[in-house]
Amino acid sequence: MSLMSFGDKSLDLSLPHVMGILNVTPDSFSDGGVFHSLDAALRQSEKMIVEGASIIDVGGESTRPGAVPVSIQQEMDRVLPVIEAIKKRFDIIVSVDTSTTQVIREAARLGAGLINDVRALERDGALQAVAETVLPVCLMHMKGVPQTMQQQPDYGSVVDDVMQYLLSRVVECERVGIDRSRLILDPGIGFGKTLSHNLSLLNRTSQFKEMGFEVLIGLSRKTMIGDVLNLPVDERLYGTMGANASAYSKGARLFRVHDVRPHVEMLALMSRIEREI
Ligand code: 9MG
Repeated sequence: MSLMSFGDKSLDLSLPHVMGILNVTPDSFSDGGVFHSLDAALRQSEKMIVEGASIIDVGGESTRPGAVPVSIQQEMDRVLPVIEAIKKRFDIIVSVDTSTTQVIREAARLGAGLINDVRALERDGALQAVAETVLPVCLMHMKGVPQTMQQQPDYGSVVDDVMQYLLSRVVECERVGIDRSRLILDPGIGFGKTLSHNLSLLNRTSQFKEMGFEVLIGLSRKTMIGDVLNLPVDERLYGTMGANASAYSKGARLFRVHDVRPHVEMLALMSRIEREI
């Protein structure tokens, strides 16, 4: 057992867990913003819970390449009612996909169990806002900003550079009192990376795990899957599952996905086989 506390619930991270994506943006890249209403968001949450999701990740600011930033008020208006409604209606861990201090504070107050920050708490006040909670946080690596991050990203060694960056964020977290037991690391597939960078990071997933942290992988339907298979976004499920299966076998235990049931079933088999001696 490897228990991590997510607010009012805990997860055994010796087992794999699926985090279902709930984008409440009008422009999300692969679901077209169809959950941009409270009712639709609740229906989609229920579907993902029934299918076996352990966490629902609610995000109101699109981070797809080229995405336009939203105001703090817009982000609050999008995500907070959804978090509140999910927590009222369902017994599930809600993660908030945000980099914004005010959203972190309010989401924690409404019962969110995880802060998922693609900017690894770099925004002003974010470290302090998380330090004031007891919640875990996912620190993701991103090179550049969403508007321009895919314009010729360059690294010395992508794996070393991403590891160094994440370690530097771990140090910052500890400096403000966020214990390392609350930290989850994420190499940030697709965030300022070429196909080759993404493949190298996935190939070396075990190195992130060996740093002593739980690892979250988010690659669902992303461009890297389309690049390898030459398939459009709505035909990337099998490729997504293959890449996540590889990440599981290299130590990742949290998987941020659109398609919950196929991943829950695939990971149940992988984990069962791994545990049978
Ligand atoms: C919000 N979001 C989009 N992609 C992501 C990824 O790969 N990891 C995490 N943690 N969050 C993501």
